[in-house]
Amino acid sequence: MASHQSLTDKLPSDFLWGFATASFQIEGSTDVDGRGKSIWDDFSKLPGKTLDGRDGDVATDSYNRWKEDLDLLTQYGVKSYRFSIAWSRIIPLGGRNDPVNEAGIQFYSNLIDALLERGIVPFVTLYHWDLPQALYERYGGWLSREIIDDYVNYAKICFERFGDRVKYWCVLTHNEPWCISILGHGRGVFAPGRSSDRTRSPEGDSSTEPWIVGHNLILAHAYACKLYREEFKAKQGGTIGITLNGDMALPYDDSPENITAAQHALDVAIGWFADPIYLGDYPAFLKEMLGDRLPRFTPEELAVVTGSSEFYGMNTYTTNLCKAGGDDEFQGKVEYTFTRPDGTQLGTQAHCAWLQDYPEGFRQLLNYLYKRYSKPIYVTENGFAVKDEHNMPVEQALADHDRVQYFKGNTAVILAAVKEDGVDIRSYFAWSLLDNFEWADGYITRFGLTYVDYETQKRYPKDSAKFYVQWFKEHTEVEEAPQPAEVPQQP
Ligand code: PNW
Repeated sequence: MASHQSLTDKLPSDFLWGFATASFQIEGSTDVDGRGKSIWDDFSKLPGKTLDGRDGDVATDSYNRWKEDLDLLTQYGVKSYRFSIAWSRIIPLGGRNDPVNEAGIQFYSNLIDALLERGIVPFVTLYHWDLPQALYERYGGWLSREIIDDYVNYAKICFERFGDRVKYWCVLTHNEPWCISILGHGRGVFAPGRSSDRTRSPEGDSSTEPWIVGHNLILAHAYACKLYREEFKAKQGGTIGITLNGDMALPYDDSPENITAAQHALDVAIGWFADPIYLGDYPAFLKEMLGDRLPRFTPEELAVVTGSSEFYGMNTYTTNLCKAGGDDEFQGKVEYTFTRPDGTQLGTQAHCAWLQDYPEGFRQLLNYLYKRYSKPIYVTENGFAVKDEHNMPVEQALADHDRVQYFKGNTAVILAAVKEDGVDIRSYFAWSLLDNFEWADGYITRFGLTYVDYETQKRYPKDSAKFYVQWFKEHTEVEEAPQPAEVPQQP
């Protein structure tokens, strides 16, 4: 890795910039080539689970159009592409004694080869929420410790089958464990949709299950990393870590209780996973809030968990102002708002209620994470959904001013954080390459820098893509041509 402290106003030539996607959000073709069902297949078809009542059966049809998508990446001139592998394409039933599906392996193999041929670095996520349905039926999925061995086996197959031809790849074990635990097993809005709220779910216990799921996610991640380091890293030379979601939390005002509230929000959103993985234990506040509802690690487990991630994978979208109070444990008993004490808004409102544009918060979070966890940071997702974009004619949607502003602000932050603050940032991936299946929002909320017409599946670069690509062209060093070998002087 080149020095990140160079005095130019550019990022090093090996800075990994590009776009991110996830299998279930783009692939479609859910029942071809031996793919097994994932928990999102049926969940997205239940009445009321997605805003528009639509599912992931077609999505952006990227299982068929993947070459077209890579052409788009080539046209954009990216350095890297972050995508996820669908577990149920590799092992349709998911488990360690279940058969491997060669057709699924072939699909991702071809994708990886094609990326390398185009000079694009593959950045692979092993798990972006599409758990094989069979594992949920067998033992409750992430609720059971059984999942750890099954996940490690799945990871092993990926390392064996994809790791050899990939010189430099980053493996993210999990994408956003907070979402898996809380949204999937606490609030019940994401698959498998478990919650104590019986209007939402026939089963589930929101007071215990999210914390059990989180614990098992951490262990599965840690044992997959251990395996990679012991059996693959030396010969494959890759790097491995986890990606956490987490938005900046700032105190609503300078009262001591709101300053503490902001820290509690960070402890639950980020520290829940990052503290054990990078620092060796759950945050004190979490232990205090949950008592014996928070599972504990044995000393042997903790030895595997601590230091398991070689970098900090960062998905972040916004900043919340925090007020002490309320009883929402999933936010650390803190209330979030975007409205400042003087009544003004923090930033520009996105289509989704939870997102406003606030670049200063992004910069503060980068600094907070780097200081607290002392790891190189890979920004693995960052993005914005323009209000009412789904109702606009294409031409209007392409002029996505608010998204351009968002990326203007946040790319400037990347440069400032690297050059002025000395934060070691190695990547930046915009979410997302394409408009796609936005989980509980169906196809209503659009995060793409490329517009997708869902009738024709045609792709159209938005203004934000043009801005984004141009910005990185102007702000990354050109790769140095290899120096000619010195000819030894004749005596
Ligand atoms: C991330 N929230 O999810 C995911 O990694 C992507 O798959 C997703 O499309 C993207 O962000 C945009 O939503 C999140 O409620 C989902 O705070 C929900 C939240 C945050 C992130």
